Amino acid sequence: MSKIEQTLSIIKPDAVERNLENEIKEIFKQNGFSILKEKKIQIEKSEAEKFYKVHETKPFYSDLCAYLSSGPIVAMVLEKENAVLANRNLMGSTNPKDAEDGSIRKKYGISIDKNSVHGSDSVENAKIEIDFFFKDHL
Ligand code: IDP
Ligand code: MG
Repeated sequence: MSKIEQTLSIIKPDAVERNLENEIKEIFKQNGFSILKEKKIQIEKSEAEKFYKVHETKPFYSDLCAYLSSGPIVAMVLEKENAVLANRNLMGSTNPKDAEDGSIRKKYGISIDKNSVHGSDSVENAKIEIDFFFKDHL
């Protein structure tokens, strides 16, 4: 069953820094996503820690949060049929080295930490992450 979903996408600091914002947005549009909302912001490390709380026990947690808060990012709400999975597929594997040909991380990712984009991993987390950036704070 396919259904219209929304998912949260982030263009991470490494990609914003390389001026890839418009190119990446174009890829989403070409792949049938509508960009319903977007904002370019820089977040505090404490906010990144909240966003990535699910990873708090991982050895890379502190570096990850420092990185996400190191420069401007673009947070977007993307919509299309089965948007969560479609965006995960379009992004490619977490490590750009393993990412599929044609995926955003394969094309633009520098390393496992500087992998250019974030995408929600479930419909439930998409709701939480969309609220995080577009509800009351930030
Ligand atoms: P995802 O972004 O593909 O969903 P997650 O496992 O949720 O991957 O990890 C969140 C982010 O943490 C990744 O996008 C990546 O930037 C970073 N990360 C994941 N695993 C590692 C690692 O082993 N070393 C360093 N950074 C990592
Ligand atoms: Mg994840």
